[in-house]
Amino acid sequence: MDEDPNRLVIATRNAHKTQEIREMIGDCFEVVDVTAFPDLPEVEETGTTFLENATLKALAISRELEGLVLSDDSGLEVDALDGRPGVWSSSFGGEEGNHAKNNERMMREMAGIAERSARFRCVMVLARGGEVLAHFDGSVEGRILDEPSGAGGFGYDPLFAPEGHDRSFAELGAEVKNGMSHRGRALAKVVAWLGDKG
Ligand code: ITT
Repeated sequence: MDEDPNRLVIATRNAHKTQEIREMIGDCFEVVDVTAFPDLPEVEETGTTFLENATLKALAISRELEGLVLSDDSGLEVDALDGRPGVWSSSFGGEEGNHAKNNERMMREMAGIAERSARFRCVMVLARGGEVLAHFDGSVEGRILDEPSGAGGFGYDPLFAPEGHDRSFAELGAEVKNGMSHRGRALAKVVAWLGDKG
């Protein structure tokens, strides 16, 4: 496949991540994700840190496809749960990618706990041709709400109120979320790095 300099492949099967990244930088790049390439292998996330897993995803996909590949490994760290679920955020409720079950478990574990501070973290790895070019991170502090509210976003968004707000990311909407989220902050660093490289 010929390299398209305007194409950025996101090494994810999570359509919500792709959509947020597209909303944030879709005017600079044609943003596609791995679901556009059905023959690509599944990447096993065997790492124990966001950086390890983001690196695994970026390298595996950039070995298979021409051009720039960007991965995103992210999750929610809750202080009262000693940083869990962290890198295991997507399977916290027992079933990979089941956001309803993840939120149910979060509410169960946090029931009656007064200390509700938490943060979303995101690590992005940019790779090309099986080599890491650079990595970037972003985080946003906030707290876990008692009850989920709002219909926007994905994952734990209905249970997470970012600092400075009483409402959840799911209620605040895409523009507010993207402007302050872990993913938005990591992606701003990616864009600055790419800008520096011309
Ligand atoms: P890929 O590995 O294919 O990218 P994934 O969803 O499995 O997709 P991760 O392993 O990075 O990705 O897990 C991320 C999980 O962290 C995600 O499924 C949510 O549970 C949570 N999460 C990450 N960013 C989030 C956000 O912006 N809002 C809500 N939850 C988020």
